[in-house]
Amino acid sequence: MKPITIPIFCSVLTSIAAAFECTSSAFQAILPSNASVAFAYTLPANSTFQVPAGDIAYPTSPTQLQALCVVQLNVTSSPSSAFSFGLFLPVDWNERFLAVGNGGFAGGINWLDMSAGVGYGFAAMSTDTGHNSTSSDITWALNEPEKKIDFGYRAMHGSIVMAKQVVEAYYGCKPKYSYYSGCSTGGRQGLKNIQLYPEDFDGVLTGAPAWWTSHLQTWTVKLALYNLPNTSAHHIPPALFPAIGAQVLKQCDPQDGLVDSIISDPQRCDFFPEALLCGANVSNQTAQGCLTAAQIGTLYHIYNDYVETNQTFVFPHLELGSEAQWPVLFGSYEPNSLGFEYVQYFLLNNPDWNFYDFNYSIVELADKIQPGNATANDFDLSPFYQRGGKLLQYHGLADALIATGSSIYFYKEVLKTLLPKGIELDSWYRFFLVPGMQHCSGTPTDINAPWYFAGANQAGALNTAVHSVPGFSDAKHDGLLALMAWTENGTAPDSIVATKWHNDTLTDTVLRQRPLCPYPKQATYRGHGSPDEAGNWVCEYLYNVNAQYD
Ligand SMILES: *[C@@H]1O[C@H](CO)[C@@H](O)[C@H](O)[C@H]1NC(C)=O
Ligand SMILES: *[C@@H]1O[C@H](CO)[C@@H](O)[C@H](O)[C@H]1NC(C)=O
Ligand SMILES: *[C@@H]1O[C@H](CO)[C@@H](O)[C@H](O)[C@H]1NC(C)=O
Ligand SMILES: *[C@@H]1O[C@H](CO)[C@@H](O)[C@H](O)[C@H]1NC(C)=O
Ligand SMILES: *[C@@H]1O[C@H](CO)[C@@H](O)[C@H](O)[C@H]1NC(C)=O
Ligand SMILES: *[C@@H]1O[C@H](CO)[C@@H](O)[C@H](O)[C@H]1NC(C)=O
Ligand SMILES: *[C@@H]1O[C@H](CO)[C@@H](O)[C@H](O)[C@H]1NC(C)=O
Ligand SMILES: *[C@@H]1O[C@H](CO)[C@@H](O)[C@H](O)[C@H]1NC(C)=O
Ligand SMILES: *[C@@H]1O[C@H](CO)[C@@H](O)[C@H](O)[C@H]1NC(C)=O
Ligand SMILES: *[C@@H]1O[C@H](CO)[C@@H](O)[C@H](O)[C@H]1NC(C)=O
Ligand SMILES: *[C@@H]1O[C@H](CO)[C@@H](O)[C@H](O)[C@H]1NC(C)=O
Ligand SMILES: *[C@@H]1O[C@H](CO)[C@@H](O)[C@H](O)[C@H]1NC(C)=O
Ligand SMILES: [Ca+2]
Repeated sequence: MKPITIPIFCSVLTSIAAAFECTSSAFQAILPSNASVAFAYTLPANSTFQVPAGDIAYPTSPTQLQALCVVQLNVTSSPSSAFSFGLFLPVDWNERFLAVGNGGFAGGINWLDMSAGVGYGFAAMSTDTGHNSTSSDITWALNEPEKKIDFGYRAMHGSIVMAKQVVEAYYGCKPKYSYYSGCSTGGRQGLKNIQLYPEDFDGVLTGAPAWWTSHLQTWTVKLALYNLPNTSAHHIPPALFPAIGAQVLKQCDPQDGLVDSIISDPQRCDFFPEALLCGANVSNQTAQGCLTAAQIGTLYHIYNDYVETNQTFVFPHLELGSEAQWPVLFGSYEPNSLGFEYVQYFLLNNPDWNFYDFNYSIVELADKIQPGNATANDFDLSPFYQRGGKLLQYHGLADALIATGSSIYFYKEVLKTLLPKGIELDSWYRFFLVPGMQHCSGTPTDINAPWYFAGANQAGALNTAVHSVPGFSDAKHDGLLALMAWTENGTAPDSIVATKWHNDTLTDTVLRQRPLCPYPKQATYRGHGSPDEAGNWVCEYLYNVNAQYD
């Protein structure tokens, strides 16, 4: 039996607000014994929040903040672990709570994403997930099972629960709505939280979720091994990646129906990699931008799903069009540390493990142990649906850090789990693919795809002062505002218009805008008018989708 609670909203209790002082002692007085105040102070309007020197994961200081109270709390989570979280409590509060996520295996408070949230007026929270490291460093996890659990889910949920209590004490009333926005690991954190604690949020915005920890991290090793060792005939030096990307663009850009430098439908592109084959007279392969037959074989591995014996599906392939970001994931020496350090420090607790010893048994072991219970693979999201939650997911089609197909797979698994139970997804869970967008933000300069819609990490990718979509701060262009309109007013997002500025840093003049569509619909050019204007596109089903789904 759940206790019956009657929430007290600010609208009936405004006089109590502002009674709470933004000081360490005031916060300390309301905290349980497992929490302590690291610091608390006010910042006047238009200030810079100076990120503490020790915060190596998120060192960038947000600027031009609205007037607010900033507080950092430390919380004990077990006899051998603790986490911290930061809160921005704006004077001009929108009566809502927002939690933001992390990236990679970062241990640090994401002050920059908090600042994008506080720009709307949210009381904004981020947790350090219980350790201190940059996003690519997993050495902290060695023989630290409690820290792994904090990273997996405990620090996020513990921070949400305590932050909401602090918000209520500070303003004198509960937040009317609670939201979440995170990308990559932040996407995983959002999904994991929905799965374990469906009551925490009314609406969740989840980007490029790193949800399948046990397979994603191990695939990161597998993928790099396709291209190693660098002395082998099948090795493709990264200097040749641009030539591959150019050939993919040449073939796949027109196949979506419009030559616009954007590959809108890589999954339907019939790519012919042999077009890259070198002829007999190779004087300088890099300059000629061609591949040997053995190297073409490596391309087949990269562009095909990781499948084990008996067609066991392990992880989806990288998309055609993701080549510009390949060097972040693999290259000429070793896998990305997010792969091999996961095996060394998170899974095996053995720093001496050699990534050349990788085989499928590592994936099976990861599935069995699930260190930290980080993997967010409970596809039965019905408790979140039943409490009235809204879930908005997106993934860039040019993402080479987390294969786009893992989001498609997740969506389909949820569909397969819930439709047979009589729960359709369209009324509460929508998923948007973002043509030309790389991991969470950005687009290659020769692609210039519209990628900005105020998703997690995106504001910080422009500059340190921005929030929402400059010039287009509405639910049609801003993913978080779209989620709010859906959650609070029932206005479902039939599309989200993404923006590309001439100069993203300045957000001055728009180069292109184009709608993103709820999967499996796709944006289709109407055939007249500028393709750079969103109004000349419609969201349509291009596949045969059965009537029930439609
Ligand atoms: C809070 O945690 C941070 C990060 O671990 C640490 O630097 C700081 O000393 C702690 N402060 C208190 C008051 O415990
Ligand atoms: C806010 O600060 C910036 C510099 O950080 C300054 O350019 C701007 O004029 C200030 N705005 C207001 C309203 O004071
Ligand atoms: C995090 O670790 C770095 C060393 O890697 C250290 O310089 C920094 O002070 C630490 N930060 C905190 C908050 O403990
Ligand atoms: C901290 O203590 C409170 C009160 O005893 C408890 O409800 C909460 O679960 C604890 N938080 C953590 C992260 O252990
Ligand atoms: C091979 O290519 C080089 C430079 O591209 C050229 O100078 C040479 O004549 C070519 N040889 C043959 C046999 O085609
Ligand atoms: C091959 O071509 C690349 C790219 O044009 C150039 O950087 C490199 O110096 C060339 N190598 C040789 C051996 O000519
Ligand atoms: C593959 O499938 C066959 C037939 O079902 C089964 O006998 C065999 O054990 C399977 N192999 C693996 C590695 O799962
Ligand atoms: C090739 O790999 C070896 C290690 O196997 C490394 O020492 C070397 O730097 C690599 N070469 C390049 C060009 O990355
Ligand atoms: C996988 O690697 C482990 C450890 O190196 C080894 O013991 C095992 O035999 C390998 N399994 C296969 C199927 O190659
Ligand atoms: C991890 O998840 C499993 C399965 O849901 C559960 O049995 C186990 O208690 C969890 N472990 C932790 C540390 O939360
Ligand atoms: C809900 O609709 C009202 C009336 O149109 C509007 O004022 C409000 O901003 C909307 N709320 C959200 C979160 O979109
Ligand atoms: C965008 O504008 C900034 C500030 O003027 C400048 O530093 C940067 O080089 C510009 N970027 C591009 C791609 O033009
Ligand atoms: Ca195209």
